[in-house]
Amino acid sequence: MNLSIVEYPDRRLREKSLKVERFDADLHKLLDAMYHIMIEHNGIGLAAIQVAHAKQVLILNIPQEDDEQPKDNLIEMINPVIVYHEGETVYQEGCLSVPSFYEDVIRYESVTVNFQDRDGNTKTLEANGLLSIAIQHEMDHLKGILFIDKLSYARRKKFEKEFKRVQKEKKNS
Ligand code: Y12
Ligand code: CO
Repeated sequence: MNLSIVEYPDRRLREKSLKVERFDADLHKLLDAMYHIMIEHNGIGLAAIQVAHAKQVLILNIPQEDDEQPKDNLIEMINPVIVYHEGETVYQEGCLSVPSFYEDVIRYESVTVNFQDRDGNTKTLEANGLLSIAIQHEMDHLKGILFIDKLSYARRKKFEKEFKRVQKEKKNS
C-alpha cells in the first residue's frame, strides 16, 4: 500500500473519520503501511486521515528515555473514546501534516481511553505524560481538528503569517 502524508492546508485534514466496522486484512494493511510512513518521516504518532483514509484509526510509537523507538512499543487504536480525563498540561507539539512548526498546546494531563485493537478486541489504556498528549493530538485528527486550531487568536495569526512566508520561500527556491 503506497501512502503519502497529507499536509496543511489540504481540506482532507478537515474530514471527520468514520468508525471502523471491519477488522480485516485491508485494515491490517493500512496499519502496517501507516507504521512504515510514520517511521520514515521520524514521527511518533499518526492518524489515518493524515494518509487520506477517513477511518477512526491511529498509531503511536513514543520514544523511550534512551531515544530508541522499538516497534514493540507501537500502540494501535481503532475507534478510540476518552472515558476519563484529569488535570491540564502544556506541551510544544508538532505534526507530520504541519512540518517545521511547533506550538504550545494545552491538553489534559492524563486520560483513560477505550479502543479496539486490530482484531476488534476491546481495550482500555490509562495514559499520562507524552503518551497522553499524543493520544489527544491524534484523536483530534479523527474529528478534523489540528493542533494549530487550539492556539489563541493572536498565536494563530502569527502562525498563518509565518506559514505563508515559508510556503512562498519554498516556491521560490
Ligand atoms: C506530542 C505532540 C504531538 C504528537 C503528535 C505526533 N507528532 C509527530 O509525530 C510529529 C513529527 C514531526 C516530524 C518531523 O520530521 C520530519 O518530517 C523528518 C517534522 O518535520 C520538521 O519539523 C521539518 C515535524 C513533525 C505526539 C506527541
Ligand atoms: Co498531527
